[in-house]
Amino acid sequence: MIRYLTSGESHGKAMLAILDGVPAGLSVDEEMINAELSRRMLGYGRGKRMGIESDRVEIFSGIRRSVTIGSPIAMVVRNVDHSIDTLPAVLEPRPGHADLAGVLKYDLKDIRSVLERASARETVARVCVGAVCKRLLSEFGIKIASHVTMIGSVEASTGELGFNQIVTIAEKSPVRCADPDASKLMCAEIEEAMKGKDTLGGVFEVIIKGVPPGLGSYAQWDRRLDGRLAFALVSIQAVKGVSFGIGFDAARRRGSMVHDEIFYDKKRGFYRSTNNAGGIEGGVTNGEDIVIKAAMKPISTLRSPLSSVNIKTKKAVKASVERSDVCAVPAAGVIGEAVCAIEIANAMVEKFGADSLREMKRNYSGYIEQLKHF
Ligand code: EPS
Repeated sequence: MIRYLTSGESHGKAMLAILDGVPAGLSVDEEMINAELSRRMLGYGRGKRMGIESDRVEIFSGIRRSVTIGSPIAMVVRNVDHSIDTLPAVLEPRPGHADLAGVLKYDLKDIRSVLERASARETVARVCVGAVCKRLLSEFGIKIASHVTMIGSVEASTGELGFNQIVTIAEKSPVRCADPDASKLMCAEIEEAMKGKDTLGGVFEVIIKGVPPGLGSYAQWDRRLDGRLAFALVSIQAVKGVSFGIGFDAARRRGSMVHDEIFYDKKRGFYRSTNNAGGIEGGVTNGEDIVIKAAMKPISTLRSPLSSVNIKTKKAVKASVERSDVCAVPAAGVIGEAVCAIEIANAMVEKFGADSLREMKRNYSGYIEQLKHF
Protein backbone atom coordinates (compact mmCIF):
# COMPACT_ATOMS: atom_id res chain seq x y z
CA MET A 1 0.00 0.00 0.00
CA ILE A 2 1.21 3.49 -0.84
CA ARG A 3 0.71 5.92 2.03
CA TYR A 4 2.23 9.19 3.08
CA LEU A 5 2.23 11.94 5.65
CA THR A 6 3.25 15.56 5.26
CA SER A 7 4.52 18.01 7.83
CA GLY A 8 5.61 21.63 7.90
CA GLU A 9 4.28 25.14 8.45
CA SER A 10 4.11 27.72 5.65
CA HIS A 11 6.81 29.86 7.29
CA GLY A 12 8.49 27.07 9.24
CA LYS A 13 11.91 25.63 8.40
CA ALA A 14 10.70 23.25 5.68
CA MET A 15 7.90 21.26 4.10
CA LEU A 16 8.36 17.52 4.61
CA ALA A 17 6.89 14.25 3.32
CA ILE A 18 7.38 10.59 4.15
CA LEU A 19 6.23 8.25 1.41
CA ASP A 20 5.93 4.55 2.11
CA GLY A 21 5.15 1.58 -0.14
CA VAL A 22 6.94 2.47 -3.38
CA PRO A 23 8.40 -0.74 -4.85
CA ALA A 24 12.19 -1.13 -4.99
CA GLY A 25 13.99 -0.68 -8.28
CA LEU A 26 12.36 2.56 -9.48
CA SER A 27 14.74 5.24 -10.67
CA VAL A 28 13.93 8.61 -9.11
CA ASP A 29 16.01 11.74 -9.29
CA GLU A 30 15.61 15.06 -7.56
CA GLU A 31 15.44 17.03 -10.80
CA MET A 32 12.27 15.24 -11.85
CA ILE A 33 10.63 16.21 -8.54
CA ASN A 34 11.99 19.77 -8.87
CA ALA A 35 10.38 20.08 -12.30
CA GLU A 36 6.97 19.37 -10.72
CA LEU A 37 7.70 21.81 -7.89
CA SER A 38 8.50 24.51 -10.45
CA ARG A 39 5.21 23.87 -12.27
CA ARG A 40 3.39 24.31 -8.93
CA MET A 41 4.94 27.74 -8.42
CA LEU A 42 3.75 29.16 -11.73
CA GLY A 43 0.48 30.72 -12.82
CA TYR A 44 -0.75 34.25 -13.42
CA GLY A 45 -2.20 35.65 -10.22
CA ARG A 46 0.25 34.14 -7.73
CA GLY A 47 1.42 36.23 -4.78
CA LYS A 48 4.87 37.58 -3.85
CA ARG A 49 5.87 34.44 -1.98
CA MET A 50 6.47 32.57 -5.22
CA GLY A 51 9.12 35.18 -6.05
CA ILE A 52 10.85 34.53 -2.73
CA GLU A 53 10.96 30.72 -2.84
CA SER A 54 12.61 28.49 -5.41
CA ASP A 55 11.33 25.15 -4.16
CA ARG A 56 13.85 22.33 -4.48
CA VAL A 57 13.64 18.90 -2.92
CA GLU A 58 16.27 17.13 -0.87
CA ILE A 59 15.82 13.38 -0.61
CA PHE A 60 16.82 12.24 2.86
CA SER A 61 16.18 8.51 2.66
CA GLY A 62 14.68 5.57 0.77
CA ILE A 63 16.58 6.20 -2.44
CA ARG A 64 20.13 4.95 -3.07
CA ARG A 65 22.09 6.01 -6.14
CA SER A 66 18.85 7.43 -7.60
CA VAL A 67 16.93 4.14 -7.25
CA THR A 68 14.26 3.24 -4.66
CA ILE A 69 15.22 0.46 -2.25
CA GLY A 70 11.79 -0.35 -0.80
CA SER A 71 12.21 1.70 2.37
CA PRO A 72 10.24 4.87 3.20
CA ILE A 73 11.24 7.90 1.14
CA ALA A 74 11.72 11.10 3.13
CA MET A 75 11.71 14.38 1.21
CA VAL A 76 12.36 17.92 2.42
CA VAL A 77 11.83 21.30 0.74
CA ARG A 78 13.37 24.10 2.79
CA ASN A 79 11.47 27.40 3.08
CA VAL A 80 13.49 30.53 2.30
CA ASP A 81 10.87 32.56 4.22
CA HIS A 82 10.95 30.73 7.56
CA SER A 83 10.02 33.63 9.77
CA ILE A 84 7.37 31.74 11.79
CA ASP A 85 8.81 32.59 15.23
CA THR A 86 8.97 36.32 14.59
CA LEU A 87 5.67 36.80 12.77
CA PRO A 88 3.05 38.81 14.72
CA ALA A 89 -0.07 37.23 16.24
CA VAL A 90 -3.25 37.24 14.16
CA LEU A 91 -6.55 37.88 15.94
CA GLU A 92 -9.01 38.65 13.11
CA PRO A 93 -10.18 35.42 11.41
CA ARG A 94 -10.68 35.48 7.61
CA PRO A 95 -14.10 34.23 6.49
CA GLY A 96 -13.53 31.16 4.31
CA HIS A 97 -10.19 30.20 5.89
CA ALA A 98 -9.53 27.63 8.61
CA ASP A 99 -8.74 30.53 10.99
CA LEU A 100 -11.79 30.58 13.28
CA ALA A 101 -12.67 26.88 13.19
CA GLY A 102 -8.99 26.12 13.86
CA VAL A 103 -8.56 28.25 17.00
CA LEU A 104 -11.82 26.96 18.45
CA LYS A 105 -10.85 23.35 17.78
CA TYR A 106 -7.25 23.46 19.10
CA ASP A 107 -7.88 26.08 21.83
CA LEU A 108 -5.28 28.38 20.30
CA LYS A 109 -5.20 32.11 21.05
CA ASP A 110 -3.23 33.11 17.95
CA ILE A 111 -4.68 32.40 14.49
CA ARG A 112 -1.14 32.22 13.10
CA SER A 113 -0.76 28.79 14.68
CA VAL A 114 -3.68 27.64 12.52
CA LEU A 115 -3.01 29.40 9.24
CA GLU A 116 0.59 28.27 9.12
CA ARG A 117 -0.44 24.65 8.70
CA ALA A 118 -3.76 25.21 6.90
CA SER A 119 -1.89 27.12 4.15
CA ALA A 120 -1.77 25.70 0.65
CA ARG A 121 2.00 25.76 0.98
CA GLU A 122 1.52 22.25 2.44
CA THR A 123 0.93 21.09 -1.13
CA VAL A 124 4.67 21.43 -1.79
CA ALA A 125 5.04 18.15 0.11
CA ARG A 126 2.16 16.52 -1.78
CA VAL A 127 3.67 17.51 -5.11
CA CYS A 128 6.95 15.78 -4.08
CA VAL A 129 5.02 12.58 -3.26
CA GLY A 130 2.98 12.88 -6.45
CA ALA A 131 6.14 13.27 -8.56
CA VAL A 132 7.51 9.94 -7.30
CA CYS A 133 4.11 8.31 -7.93
CA LYS A 134 3.99 9.79 -11.45
CA ARG A 135 7.42 8.31 -12.05
CA LEU A 136 6.12 4.87 -10.99
CA LEU A 137 3.05 5.21 -13.22
CA SER A 138 5.17 6.17 -16.22
CA GLU A 139 6.73 2.68 -16.05
CA PHE A 140 3.25 1.40 -16.99
CA GLY A 141 2.59 3.99 -19.70
CA ILE A 142 0.21 5.98 -17.48
CA LYS A 143 0.28 9.74 -18.08
CA ILE A 144 -1.39 12.46 -16.00
CA ALA A 145 -2.06 16.01 -17.15
CA SER A 146 -4.23 18.94 -16.08
CA HIS A 147 -5.55 22.13 -17.56
CA VAL A 148 -7.65 25.04 -16.33
CA THR A 149 -11.16 25.08 -17.79
CA MET A 150 -12.58 28.08 -15.92
CA ILE A 151 -11.39 31.12 -13.97
CA GLY A 152 -14.09 33.33 -12.50
CA SER A 153 -16.66 33.81 -15.24
CA VAL A 154 -14.33 32.86 -18.15
CA GLU A 155 -14.80 29.35 -19.51
CA ALA A 156 -12.39 27.62 -21.88
CA SER A 157 -13.51 25.71 -24.89
CA THR A 158 -11.20 22.78 -25.62
CA GLY A 159 -13.72 20.92 -27.81
CA GLU A 160 -12.04 18.22 -29.83
CA LEU A 161 -8.49 18.71 -28.57
CA GLY A 162 -6.64 15.49 -27.80
CA PHE A 163 -4.52 14.77 -24.72
CA ASN A 164 -1.20 15.82 -26.27
CA GLN A 165 -2.60 19.05 -27.69
CA ILE A 166 -4.15 19.97 -24.35
CA VAL A 167 -0.82 19.36 -22.60
CA THR A 168 1.22 21.35 -25.13
CA ILE A 169 -1.08 24.38 -25.21
CA ALA A 170 -1.82 24.44 -21.47
CA GLU A 171 1.84 24.23 -20.46
CA LYS A 172 2.55 27.39 -22.51
CA SER A 173 -0.40 29.35 -21.11
CA PRO A 174 0.18 31.67 -18.13
CA VAL A 175 -3.01 30.26 -16.59
CA ARG A 176 -2.43 26.66 -17.78
CA CYS A 177 -5.45 26.87 -20.08
CA ALA A 178 -5.63 25.00 -23.41
CA ASP A 179 -7.80 27.67 -25.09
CA PRO A 180 -5.55 30.65 -26.05
CA ASP A 181 -8.46 33.09 -26.36
CA ALA A 182 -9.86 32.13 -22.97
CA SER A 183 -6.33 32.33 -21.55
CA LYS A 184 -6.15 36.03 -22.38
CA LEU A 185 -9.60 36.70 -20.93
CA MET A 186 -8.67 34.79 -17.78
CA CYS A 187 -5.53 36.93 -17.31
CA ALA A 188 -7.66 40.07 -17.80
CA GLU A 189 -10.18 38.81 -15.23
CA ILE A 190 -7.37 38.14 -12.75
CA GLU A 191 -6.04 41.67 -13.29
CA GLU A 192 -9.53 43.09 -12.69
CA ALA A 193 -9.84 41.11 -9.45
CA MET A 194 -6.37 42.26 -8.40
CA LYS A 195 -7.33 45.91 -8.98
CA GLY A 196 -10.54 45.40 -7.04
CA LYS A 197 -8.49 43.86 -4.16
CA ASP A 198 -10.47 40.69 -4.71
CA THR A 199 -9.71 37.03 -5.50
CA LEU A 200 -10.88 34.41 -8.01
CA GLY A 201 -11.56 30.69 -8.09
CA GLY A 202 -12.17 28.38 -10.99
CA VAL A 203 -12.15 24.84 -12.33
CA PHE A 204 -9.32 22.56 -13.45
CA GLU A 205 -9.51 19.19 -15.16
CA VAL A 206 -7.22 16.22 -14.56
CA ILE A 207 -6.88 13.61 -17.31
CA ILE A 208 -5.26 10.25 -16.66
CA LYS A 209 -4.32 8.26 -19.74
CA GLY A 210 -3.26 4.65 -20.13
CA VAL A 211 -4.95 3.25 -17.04
CA PRO A 212 -5.77 -0.47 -17.32
CA PRO A 213 -9.34 -1.59 -16.61
CA GLY A 214 -9.89 -3.06 -13.15
CA LEU A 215 -8.30 -0.56 -10.73
CA GLY A 216 -10.40 0.08 -7.62
CA SER A 217 -13.34 -2.09 -6.61
CA TYR A 218 -17.09 -2.00 -6.14
CA ALA A 219 -16.74 -4.72 -3.46
CA GLN A 220 -16.35 -2.30 -0.55
CA TRP A 221 -17.23 1.41 -0.28
CA ASP A 222 -13.75 2.56 0.61
CA ARG A 223 -12.18 0.72 -2.31
CA ARG A 224 -14.14 2.63 -4.95
CA LEU A 225 -11.56 4.54 -6.99
CA ASP A 226 -13.84 7.50 -7.76
CA GLY A 227 -14.41 7.93 -4.02
CA ARG A 228 -10.68 7.85 -3.35
CA LEU A 229 -9.89 10.32 -6.11
CA ALA A 230 -12.67 12.64 -4.94
CA PHE A 231 -11.31 12.54 -1.37
CA ALA A 232 -7.80 13.28 -2.60
CA LEU A 233 -8.95 16.24 -4.70
CA VAL A 234 -11.33 17.78 -2.16
CA SER A 235 -8.51 17.59 0.39
CA ILE A 236 -6.61 20.19 -1.66
CA GLN A 237 -6.95 23.58 0.05
CA ALA A 238 -9.92 25.56 -1.38
CA VAL A 239 -11.24 22.72 -3.58
CA LYS A 240 -15.00 22.51 -2.98
CA GLY A 241 -16.31 20.09 -5.59
CA VAL A 242 -15.33 17.25 -7.88
CA SER A 243 -17.07 15.67 -10.85
CA PHE A 244 -16.26 12.72 -13.12
CA GLY A 245 -16.78 12.72 -16.89
CA ILE A 246 -19.81 14.82 -17.75
CA GLY A 247 -20.41 15.19 -14.00
CA PHE A 248 -23.54 17.00 -12.81
CA ASP A 249 -24.74 17.27 -16.39
CA ALA A 250 -25.57 13.54 -16.22
CA ALA A 251 -28.24 14.33 -13.61
CA ARG A 252 -30.42 16.17 -16.12
CA ARG A 253 -30.01 13.76 -19.05
CA ARG A 254 -31.85 10.51 -19.78
CA GLY A 255 -29.89 7.29 -19.30
CA SER A 256 -29.69 6.71 -23.04
CA MET A 257 -27.87 10.04 -23.35
CA VAL A 258 -25.43 9.32 -20.54
CA HIS A 259 -24.09 5.77 -20.57
CA ASP A 260 -21.19 4.88 -22.83
CA GLU A 261 -22.13 2.08 -25.22
CA ILE A 262 -19.82 -0.93 -25.33
CA PHE A 263 -18.01 -2.16 -28.46
CA TYR A 264 -15.44 -4.85 -29.16
CA ASP A 265 -12.66 -5.09 -31.65
CA LYS A 266 -9.94 -7.79 -31.74
CA LYS A 267 -7.10 -5.28 -31.54
CA ARG A 268 -8.51 -2.88 -28.94
CA GLY A 269 -10.61 -5.32 -26.93
CA PHE A 270 -13.66 -3.74 -25.27
CA TYR A 271 -13.95 -0.02 -25.90
CA ARG A 272 -16.39 2.93 -25.90
CA SER A 273 -17.02 5.60 -28.47
CA THR A 274 -17.91 8.13 -25.74
CA ASN A 275 -16.49 8.68 -22.26
CA ASN A 276 -19.27 10.39 -20.34
CA ALA A 277 -18.45 8.29 -17.27
CA GLY A 278 -14.93 9.69 -17.15
CA GLY A 279 -13.29 6.26 -17.15
CA ILE A 280 -14.78 4.84 -13.96
CA GLU A 281 -17.88 2.62 -13.60
CA GLY A 282 -18.90 1.07 -10.29
CA GLY A 283 -15.80 2.53 -8.66
CA VAL A 284 -13.61 0.55 -11.10
CA THR A 285 -11.58 1.83 -14.07
CA ASN A 286 -13.05 0.67 -17.39
CA GLY A 287 -9.94 1.29 -19.50
CA GLU A 288 -10.99 4.70 -20.86
CA ASP A 289 -9.20 7.88 -19.78
CA ILE A 290 -10.06 9.05 -16.28
CA VAL A 291 -11.43 12.60 -16.58
CA ILE A 292 -12.10 14.61 -13.41
CA LYS A 293 -12.97 18.24 -12.84
CA ALA A 294 -12.37 20.04 -9.55
CA ALA A 295 -13.83 23.40 -8.52
CA MET A 296 -11.78 25.79 -6.41
CA LYS A 297 -13.32 28.61 -4.42
CA PRO A 298 -11.67 32.06 -4.49
CA ILE A 299 -8.70 32.49 -2.09
CA SER A 300 -10.05 33.69 1.26
CA THR A 301 -7.43 36.35 1.98
CA LEU A 302 -8.95 39.56 0.60
CA ARG A 303 -6.98 42.81 0.41
CA SER A 304 -10.31 44.54 0.91
CA PRO A 305 -11.28 42.38 3.88
CA LEU A 306 -14.73 41.15 4.91
CA SER A 307 -16.31 41.63 8.32
CA SER A 308 -15.03 39.55 11.17
CA VAL A 309 -14.70 39.53 14.96
CA ASN A 310 -11.48 39.96 16.99
CA ILE A 311 -11.11 36.63 18.85
CA LYS A 312 -9.69 38.38 21.96
CA THR A 313 -11.86 41.51 22.30
CA LYS A 314 -14.93 40.03 20.51
CA LYS A 315 -15.31 43.43 18.82
CA ALA A 316 -16.40 43.78 15.19
CA VAL A 317 -13.35 44.25 12.93
CA LYS A 318 -12.23 43.64 9.36
CA ALA A 319 -10.55 40.30 8.71
CA SER A 320 -6.76 40.11 8.73
CA VAL A 321 -4.84 40.57 5.51
CA GLU A 322 -1.98 38.15 4.84
CA ARG A 323 0.30 38.08 1.81
CA SER A 324 -1.49 35.72 -0.57
CA ASP A 325 -2.45 34.85 -4.15
CA VAL A 326 -5.21 36.50 -6.20
CA CYS A 327 -5.84 33.28 -8.10
CA ALA A 328 -4.16 29.90 -7.61
CA VAL A 329 -6.26 27.69 -9.94
CA PRO A 330 -3.32 27.03 -12.36
CA ALA A 331 -1.19 25.77 -9.46
CA ALA A 332 -4.13 23.76 -8.08
CA GLY A 333 -4.21 21.81 -11.37
CA VAL A 334 -0.61 20.72 -10.84
CA ILE A 335 -1.45 19.71 -7.27
CA GLY A 336 -4.52 17.86 -8.63
CA GLU A 337 -2.24 15.83 -10.89
CA ALA A 338 -0.07 14.97 -7.87
CA VAL A 339 -2.87 13.76 -5.60
CA CYS A 340 -4.46 11.75 -8.44
CA ALA A 341 -1.06 10.19 -9.23
CA ILE A 342 -0.81 9.08 -5.60
CA GLU A 343 -4.28 7.44 -5.68
CA ILE A 344 -3.68 5.71 -9.03
CA ALA A 345 -0.24 4.52 -7.91
CA ASN A 346 -1.84 3.11 -4.77
CA ALA A 347 -4.52 1.32 -6.82
CA MET A 348 -1.80 -0.08 -9.11
CA VAL A 349 0.29 -1.33 -6.18
CA GLU A 350 -2.86 -2.82 -4.66
CA LYS A 351 -3.73 -4.72 -7.86
CA PHE A 352 -0.22 -5.67 -8.97
CA GLY A 353 1.10 -5.65 -5.40
CA ALA A 354 4.81 -5.89 -5.32
CA ASP A 355 8.01 -5.34 -3.37
CA SER A 356 10.00 -4.63 -6.50
CA LEU A 357 9.27 -2.91 -9.79
CA ARG A 358 10.28 -6.07 -11.69
CA GLU A 359 7.72 -8.11 -9.75
CA MET A 360 5.06 -5.44 -10.28
CA LYS A 361 5.74 -5.38 -14.03
CA ARG A 362 5.47 -9.17 -14.19
CA ASN A 363 2.11 -9.10 -12.41
CA TYR A 364 0.93 -6.27 -14.66
CA SER A 365 1.96 -8.05 -17.88
CA GLY A 366 0.27 -11.27 -16.71
CA TYR A 367 -2.99 -9.38 -16.15
CA ILE A 368 -2.80 -7.57 -19.53
CA GLU A 369 -2.21 -10.96 -21.17
CA GLN A 370 -5.18 -12.40 -19.28
CA LEU A 371 -7.39 -9.58 -20.59
CA LYS A 372 -6.39 -10.49 -24.15
CA HIS A 373 -7.69 -14.01 -23.58
CA PHE A 374 -10.83 -13.01 -21.68
C1 EPS B 1 1.61 29.28 -0.91
C2 EPS B 1 2.34 30.03 -0.04
C3 EPS B 1 1.70 31.06 0.75
C4 EPS B 1 0.55 31.69 0.00
C5 EPS B 1 -0.46 30.66 -0.52
C6 EPS B 1 0.16 29.45 -1.09
O1 EPS B 1 2.70 31.97 1.02
P1 EPS B 1 2.54 33.32 1.93
O2 EPS B 1 1.43 33.08 2.88
O3 EPS B 1 3.88 33.43 2.62
O4 EPS B 1 2.34 34.43 0.95
O5 EPS B 1 1.05 32.40 -1.12
O6 EPS B 1 -1.27 30.26 0.55
C7 EPS B 1 -2.60 30.55 0.54
C8 EPS B 1 -3.23 31.00 -0.49
C9 EPS B 1 -3.30 30.31 1.79
O7 EPS B 1 -4.49 30.60 1.86
O8 EPS B 1 -2.66 29.87 2.72
C10 EPS B 1 2.23 28.22 -1.71
O9 EPS B 1 3.44 27.92 -1.57
O10 EPS B 1 1.51 27.64 -2.54
